Amino acid sequence: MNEQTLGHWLAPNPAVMQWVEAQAKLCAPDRIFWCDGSAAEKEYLTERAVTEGVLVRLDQKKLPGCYYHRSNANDVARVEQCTYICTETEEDAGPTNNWLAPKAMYTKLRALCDGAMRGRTMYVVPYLMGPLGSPLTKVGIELTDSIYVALSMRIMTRMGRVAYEQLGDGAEFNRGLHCMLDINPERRYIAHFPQDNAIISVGSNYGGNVLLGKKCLALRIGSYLGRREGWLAEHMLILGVESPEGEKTFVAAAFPSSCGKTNFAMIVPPPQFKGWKVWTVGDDIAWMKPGPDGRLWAINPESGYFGAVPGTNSKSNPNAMTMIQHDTIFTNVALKPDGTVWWEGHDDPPPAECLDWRGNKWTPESKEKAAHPNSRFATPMINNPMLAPEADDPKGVPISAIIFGGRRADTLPLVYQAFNWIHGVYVGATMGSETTAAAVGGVGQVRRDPMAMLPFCGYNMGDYFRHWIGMRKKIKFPPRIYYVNWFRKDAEGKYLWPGFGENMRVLKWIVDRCRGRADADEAPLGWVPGPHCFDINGLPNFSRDTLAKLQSINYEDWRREIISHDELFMKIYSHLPKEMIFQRELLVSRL
Ligand code: OXD
Ligand code: MN
Repeated sequence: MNEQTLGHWLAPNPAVMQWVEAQAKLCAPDRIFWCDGSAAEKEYLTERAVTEGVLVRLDQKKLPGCYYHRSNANDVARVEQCTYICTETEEDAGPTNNWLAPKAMYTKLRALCDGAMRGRTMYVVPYLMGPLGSPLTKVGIELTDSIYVALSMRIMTRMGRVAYEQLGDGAEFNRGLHCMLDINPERRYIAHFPQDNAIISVGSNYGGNVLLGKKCLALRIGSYLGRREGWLAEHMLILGVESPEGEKTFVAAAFPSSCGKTNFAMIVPPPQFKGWKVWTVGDDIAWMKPGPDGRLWAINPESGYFGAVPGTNSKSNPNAMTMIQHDTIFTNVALKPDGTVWWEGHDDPPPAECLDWRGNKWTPESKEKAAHPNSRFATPMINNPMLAPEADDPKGVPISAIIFGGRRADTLPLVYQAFNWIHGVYVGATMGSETTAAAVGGVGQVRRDPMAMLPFCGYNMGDYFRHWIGMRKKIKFPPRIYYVNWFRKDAEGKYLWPGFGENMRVLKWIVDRCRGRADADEAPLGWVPGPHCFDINGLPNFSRDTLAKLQSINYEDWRREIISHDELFMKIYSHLPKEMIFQRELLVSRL
């Protein structure tokens, strides 16, 4: 196979042709490569990426189909300061987003893209977000001058001819343009034009900024379209819990970036949960729409996992460890001399010597980390041994519970259930979490991150809350809403809850509540597990006292917490639904 036979496949759709031609005229690439998603194309592009030095082939006996990529050191995470929502008015984008008028942003970015692909190849990457034939599925086309992006999009989306199949003669597809430029943070923009269903991303090659189907289309543009069309685009994993009797309950959960969504989506129940299984539908994004049966149905629009690597091991995520043994692209982990990879928190001890994520020699004595804290794997979902058979079902799965959760060392208990939908919206809206390495900036500071969507909501956050409240009328059998916090610490700074597989105990209580077979007590924050409904048997060094500490409410902490909620509410006050203010009053009076 060579480029002659591969690069000649043309998309027949006139709207596609016209748009690609216009962008090619602007960016002036030397070549246009029309991706078709075939296996031969993957082989060809991979070979080419290796020749160009973009990918390093890992040991193909130990890690078949695995490759290694090192990013520019200034380009390792999402950059929220460079991310814009270019709605017609600033108010439509709201005070939690950066905004520039569409015309001004188009002018600025077209100037940057002018001739930007000279001497380079433009890859035309057609893709689907969602299974073929689902009413929720959206078509996107990304034009990129990054071969790494073309290969990663093939993992993360249903990429290739299948997208043209869904599109047919239509002109409704997301128009995404990505130019790496010189990977300069000064000229880095991730700009969304929701009214035009368009995205332009320049100056970066980091997944979250440039795999345009993911955060840009599936969340920012998706949330905007969801409000217009009556559905929800959320930063949520989706999993299915199967009981020993074969009853399946599907749950969606929103945690901020790098707070354990991938681990929770792939949780392996501990031995005492004999016969219980957990299936993964998705680990990052859920699109949810009311179905004709009155339930809320969800799909995972992605077809792969772009997970944070550090801390992944056979205790935290055994399924992930299995799935990344083949056909995976690793970015910014450490490269061992034997052609395998390592990271902090790996099962294996640190290698005596390796190359760190910057390509420098690293030994256990080195002060720097070997893998970047936001190093990533990109793996197709079919690699996951516990992939739910429903993950490819165009209907999606019916959601019985929605869980919100953050990384909080104090204040927030292990688990509680909201009293009803509107209270649940308030619980999600007031969520806070410590910042992580997934975005550039300080790590470990608590910030409000409503529904884990602060960096991903494509319109005014107050209107987003209103949309959530309004959805209640469209869902006859709404999911129950819960809050969890795996990260509470004691006075010595030690985690009170063992986490990982043991989170199954919390999940089981949640499922049992949805199925009407677990007791709960009424508490100021919501319903909490009744004394005999939460199984702690077999947990080492864990007593009912520890559980009481995990569930305790400190009134001084909650006074501060509510003041911090108020700061967000004041910021978006002009669009804040009054229900949020009523819920605040109710909470204060219960406390
Ligand atoms: C992600 C993120 O990569 O949330 O999923 O940053
Ligand atoms: Mn995410």
